[in-house]
Amino acid sequence: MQELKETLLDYKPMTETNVTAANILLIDQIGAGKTSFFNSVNSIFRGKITSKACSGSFEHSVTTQYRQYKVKDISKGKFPNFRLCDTRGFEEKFALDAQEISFILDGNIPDRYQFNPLVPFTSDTSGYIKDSMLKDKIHCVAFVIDGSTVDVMSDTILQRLKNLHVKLNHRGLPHFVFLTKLDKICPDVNDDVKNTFTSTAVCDAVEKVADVMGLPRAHVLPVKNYESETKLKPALDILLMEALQRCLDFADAYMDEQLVKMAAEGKMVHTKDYD
Ligand SMILES: Nc1nc2c(ncn2[C@@H]2O[C@H](COP(=O)(O)OP(=O)(O)OP(=O)(O)O)[C@@H](O)[C@H]2O)c(=O)[nH]1
Ligand SMILES: [Mg+2]
Repeated sequence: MQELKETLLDYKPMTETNVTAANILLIDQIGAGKTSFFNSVNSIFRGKITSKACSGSFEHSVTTQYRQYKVKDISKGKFPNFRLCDTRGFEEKFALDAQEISFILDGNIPDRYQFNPLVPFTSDTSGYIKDSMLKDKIHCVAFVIDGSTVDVMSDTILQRLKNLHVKLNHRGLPHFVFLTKLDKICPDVNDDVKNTFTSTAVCDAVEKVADVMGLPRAHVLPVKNYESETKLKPALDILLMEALQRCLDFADAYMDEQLVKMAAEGKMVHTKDYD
């Protein structure tokens, strides 16, 4: 656990990219645990359970703003070089529209933008970031999926997930699934998170999601967010940090690829051009 924490604390995107922090987008179903994931990671680095951002259950998304969160490590007083970007959850009748998601991926939407289900974000919306750079863009996407709903996902949600998957593939943008609430589908995991990798129920859920999303199983990462716990638990921290580390590894590869692409397009005359 300590090793993982140190690795995350030492993480730094390659200097040539001029990106100071990797941006990981948390997206997907309402109530799946996107905000809780941020709160959980923040708790690990704070050294105690905290819930800086509002999470909970409600008929509509609890999160209504786009937030780019940094976490603060209390022991060293520094901010690790990644940002967790939290979004409004998809609902049956309302989801961020395709254009809005593209704007997020391209870094055009500002931190704290208030989503409005009736009026989607456009390039005319106040705060629109016009000349976004690599540092503003999303470098890895995590679909946060509630493991206890895998068997009952509606066709609308499934179709939305598939469309998004295709969109991200087109962009060459790495994406993972964070499978949450596994404590709800397996009593052994509920007793002890260490049982995650020996649980048949978890294995089945991972396979189902991988199949539905058309992702390799290694891209479906089981996590357990802090929700009922009052103290930090190493086994839980490990799952959360492993998931984060995987995203950062792939974010690095994506940034590297973008550099090659920009060089090929002749956009790298001065490095400042893309900062
Ligand atoms: N049992 C269990 N509950 C969880 C887990 N992760 C989140 N929760 C609970 O699920 C509820 C929703 O969590 P949020 O983090 O608010 O979910 P969200 O995806 O941000 O939801 P919206 O912002 O509404 O889209 C909260 O009551 C959490 O405590 C988990 O791993 N296990
Ligand atoms: Mg939320």
